[in-house]
Amino acid sequence: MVNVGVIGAGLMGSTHARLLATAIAGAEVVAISDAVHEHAQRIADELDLSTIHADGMELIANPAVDAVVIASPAATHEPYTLACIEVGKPVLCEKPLATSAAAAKRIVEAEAAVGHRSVTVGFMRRYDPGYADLKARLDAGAIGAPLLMHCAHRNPSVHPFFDSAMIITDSAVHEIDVTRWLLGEEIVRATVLTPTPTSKAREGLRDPQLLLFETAGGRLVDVEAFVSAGYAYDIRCEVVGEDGTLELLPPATVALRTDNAESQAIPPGFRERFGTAYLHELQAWIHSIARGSEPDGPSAYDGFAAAAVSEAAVASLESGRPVDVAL
Ligand code: ISE
Repeated sequence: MVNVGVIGAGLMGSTHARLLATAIAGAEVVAISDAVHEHAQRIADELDLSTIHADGMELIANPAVDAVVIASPAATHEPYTLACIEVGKPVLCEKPLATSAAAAKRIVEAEAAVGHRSVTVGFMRRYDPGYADLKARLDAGAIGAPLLMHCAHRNPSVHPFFDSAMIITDSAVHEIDVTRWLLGEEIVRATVLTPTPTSKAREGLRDPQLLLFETAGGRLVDVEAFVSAGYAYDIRCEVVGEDGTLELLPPATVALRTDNAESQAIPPGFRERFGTAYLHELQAWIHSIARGSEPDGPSAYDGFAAAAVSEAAVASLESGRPVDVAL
């Protein structure tokens, strides 16, 4: 049994804690922490946990904790991940790995100094059955060489604290990882343009945004990132290759036909859309720990590369010009 401590009892921390406690084989949640005690208490009550730590560092040091999930605010990811590396505990850190490329690089270096992988970054889309199928077919040559990729990342709404840069660092960072993973190439340049914002966004929020990524092999990727889309949580991805295209389909299982029309549900939020991906992500992570093997999910380097591309894209959002990625 792998005894897991979860840092952060917000939306993602509580989702991970519930899945680990109820649906993941070989895992047990033994401790939780949150800066807001009531949040930690609520999950502890729900999952019948006896240990609540006021501070994430205490949870990491707790000898009963074998492995750590970090789902606290992004600014805390670097210190908590470094602390896990220092005490030798495997860690699954939610994205972003850190709030700057320099901070993510410190994590890559600390892990390298130990000499083996212990950090996994929560880019869960790699575990989504749709994305996994798309990647397998792309790698098998189903559409020949990829040329272009079109993506859309639409959220119905976001918290009022979301700012224009977060549309890149918190939302489109998933497409940054998916691009590197699917195409197997680094992103070398980012350009971000914004139209007249939707009247439905909070005052000052530059929403939607159009991101253009150029890869090392000369492929182009466009991403519409739109976090006040209202109607649903809609994630799209189409790769255009020399012999055809591969497109992610919405994961609906039922079509409704009535009143001369057909409709299929689109998930309301990311927890519903990527519910299966979170399960597979956690199960793969727990399996690797139980086997004593190195994790093979998204690495600290993937977290660093995503942070470097995010930084270039945020600089482009400010200047309106293409910005080279500094890897
Ligand atoms: C959130 O943090 C996520 O990771 C979701 O996948 C993304 O769609 C959303 O925009 C982010 O805020």
